[in-house]
Amino acid sequence: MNQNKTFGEAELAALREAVVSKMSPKRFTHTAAVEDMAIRLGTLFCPEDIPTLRAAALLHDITKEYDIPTQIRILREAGEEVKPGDEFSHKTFHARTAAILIPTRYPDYADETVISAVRWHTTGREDMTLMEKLLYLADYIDESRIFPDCVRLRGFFWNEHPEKMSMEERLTHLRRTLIMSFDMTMRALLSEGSVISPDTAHARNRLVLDELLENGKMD
Ligand code: DGI
Ligand code: FE
Ligand code: FE
Repeated sequence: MNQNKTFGEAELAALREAVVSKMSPKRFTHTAAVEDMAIRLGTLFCPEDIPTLRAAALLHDITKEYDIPTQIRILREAGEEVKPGDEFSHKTFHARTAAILIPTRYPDYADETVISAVRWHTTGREDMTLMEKLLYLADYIDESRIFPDCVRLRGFFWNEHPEKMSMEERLTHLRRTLIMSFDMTMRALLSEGSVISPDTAHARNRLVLDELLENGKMD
């Protein structure tokens, strides 16, 4: 598998053409908006990784519109476990299936960083990499989202003017933004009686622990 591959403007344009032809206009509007937000976040945190983040953004929801039996078939064919009851968390399948399909469908993008950012964009996971965090957040706060939690989180992140912060302050602000996002997602899942993935809970707990350890607080 390629590692740390970088993608030029022409390659990204070709990738955009390829993915747009395979998704609904609504999903592509979101995908393009995630790419834009990934550029803005990359500019703040890791300018050299912007091309990689853009590729991950373009690929993150390529299987979102597949039906549940197709998602399950892709998982099983890749040798991934699908446990009884997993179908109740079917909204988390597409991140796994997109990551599975990238190496065969888009071999030029079979890059570890791209694949892990796509793989964890829905639930997050314990000890997320910076790239995983940035795609996860770009997906949550892209400008096309009008859901109240998304509008609130977008405001929380940008209204504090992270561009004026030091890198250390920025990373703390990113962590607080992510905690807020996981809290909102978990609250929504709880209120609708949904199953919460252990990865979602672990992602949130790791960030909260990092915050508490940094502040030296105990309750
Ligand atoms: O694919 P998108 O709509 O752009 O966004 P996404 O990949 O973040 O998916 C969001 C959906 O995934 C939303 O309906 C909540 C759901 N989700 C996120 N974490 C969990 C979850 N669903 C379950 N059941 N459990 C989770 O832990
Ligand atoms: Fe998604
Ligand atoms: Fe998405």
